[in-house]
Amino acid sequence: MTHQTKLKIVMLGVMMFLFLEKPILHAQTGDPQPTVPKDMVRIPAGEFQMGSNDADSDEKPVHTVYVDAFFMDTHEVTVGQYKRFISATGHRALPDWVSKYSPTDRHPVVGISWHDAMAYAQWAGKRLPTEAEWEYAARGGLAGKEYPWGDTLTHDNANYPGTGGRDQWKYTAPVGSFPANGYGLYDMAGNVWEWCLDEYDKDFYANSESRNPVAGGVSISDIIKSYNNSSKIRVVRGGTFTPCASPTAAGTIRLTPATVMGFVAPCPVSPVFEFMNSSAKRIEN
Ligand SMILES: [Ca+2]
Ligand SMILES: [Ca+2]
Repeated sequence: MTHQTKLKIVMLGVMMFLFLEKPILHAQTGDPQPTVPKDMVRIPAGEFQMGSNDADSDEKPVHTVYVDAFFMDTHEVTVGQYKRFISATGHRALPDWVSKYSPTDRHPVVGISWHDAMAYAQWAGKRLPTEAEWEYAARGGLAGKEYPWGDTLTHDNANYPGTGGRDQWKYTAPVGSFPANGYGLYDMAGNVWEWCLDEYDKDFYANSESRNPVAGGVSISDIIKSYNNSSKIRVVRGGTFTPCASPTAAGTIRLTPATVMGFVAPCPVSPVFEFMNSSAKRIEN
């Protein structure tokens, strides 16, 4: 065998090793890396500090929570997406006043109850995020920050009460009008409130499971199975454009699941209060 032939064989071996190495290592991780659905991002599994010690009593103590990887919609469900759901299923129409606050198909849908949000998510082959998943996603990989981008709230970062900078909106802004957070998610702070899957439990933060916690002592599948009959209070996250709505990463309010409009004391000035869902889909391992 000539020196040149030997060299060719060695080079072929090296190339085959490089070709094979990646799939072998990939398989060893046990992570199938499923295809990310359109308009969603993969939120990696991990641990974070949930809650805030400066917040209301039901948002503390700060505690360590681990969540599995999951997919999350990059933006709030739009009026256009929700209208497609209505025409496909015959689900009840949106209230007339929705068009005042969200005038185009690119604006986030508002005026939907938790029951509506659950029905939409099921139709879309998704589900609402748990409160823990929502907060983990909203923090965008940052630790101990007040907002998804850091500690200072400005109108260049989010649509919240008032206008200024990038925020020209008195009501809702078209989705994705502000920079995304570290996970590529838009409007996790402000624009419209977002329903979470689990029940409200005032002692949840003190007694939470450390892995994939779900408030209310029931499983995710049980909540989905019987959601139509549920009248349990639900968690709502992220703040909105109406007064008295600070869009912090840890801030929580609670509402009855049929709510589509309301007031939260001490904010009698809120003319209207809107919600929608951030639909997420857990990766099935
Ligand atoms: Ca605004
Ligand atoms: Ca939002």
